[in-house]
Amino acid sequence: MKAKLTEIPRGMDHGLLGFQFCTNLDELDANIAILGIPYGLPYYPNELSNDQSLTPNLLRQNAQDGAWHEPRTVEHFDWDLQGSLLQNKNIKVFDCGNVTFDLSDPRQHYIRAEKVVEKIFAAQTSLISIGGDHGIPIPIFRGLPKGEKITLVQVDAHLDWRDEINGEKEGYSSGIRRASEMEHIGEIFQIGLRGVGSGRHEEFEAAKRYGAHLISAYEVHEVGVRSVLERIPSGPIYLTLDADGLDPTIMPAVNAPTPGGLNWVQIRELIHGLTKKGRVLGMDLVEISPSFEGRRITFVHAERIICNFIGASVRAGYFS
Ligand SMILES: [Mn+2]
Repeated sequence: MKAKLTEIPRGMDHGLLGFQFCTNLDELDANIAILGIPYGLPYYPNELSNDQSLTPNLLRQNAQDGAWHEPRTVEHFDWDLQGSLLQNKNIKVFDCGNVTFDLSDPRQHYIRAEKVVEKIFAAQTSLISIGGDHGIPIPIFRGLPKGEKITLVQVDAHLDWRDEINGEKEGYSSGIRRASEMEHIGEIFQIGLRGVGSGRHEEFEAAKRYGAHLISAYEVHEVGVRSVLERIPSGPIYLTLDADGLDPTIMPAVNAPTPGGLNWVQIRELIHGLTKKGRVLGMDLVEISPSFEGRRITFVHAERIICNFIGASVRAGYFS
């Protein structure tokens, strides 16, 4: 029997923002697909299911205006977008549920995620993935279309260029290193870097050797997002967003809160600017650790990020 690739979270009857679930991926007819990928590959046994693994379901339940009965987020006038989320167009958005897990083989989670993502991109559907830690974009990177080179834009406090930790090469500190080895990945922009963490000198040198554009948070504050956007080539783009790239005052629920991150106005401008630059094939939002959440501040910003990505994609004419 073929294992099911995704499943609807137990007890939920609507997906993120009230959109319908669809786990029949071969019949998925969507402009935008939402996907939960809860499990990274751990560095220690107790990390197999971590705090971040809880986020796909908790975000569905706690996004601003969880909107199970009155979908205001979708239907009301949205000031971030100057209109309604989907501009009253016939844009099909589905929540594909969460990628399934196989306890006898934890790597199956990535393998299944890659299969799901391939199906979604093959249908020209935009993908919004919710992690999970920063390992989960690795199967997404693998599943990206293999045509024109894709510009990778990462927002993160950390480099994520570790080759391996405890023998694991696909964990949360290695995502950008793994991407750099993929034929279909072109230029890499790393935005919001600051503090310490996954980057030792070795990783910094490896990133420089590749030619990655390393843009610290302080540079963003100094020159502005517009000037950063000017450096990014047009063409296909993929956006990976680590919650700790943003300032901990707006996304406090992260394992490594680091002062000086991107603020709300900057991330909004970046998302809208990228969608105008080229086709942003998809985005992921990772590393939200709900146990550090208070008053839903992180979830509210997460929802706004996703809505701005959806609204900006619609307004960039991706689906018309
Ligand atoms: Mn990261």
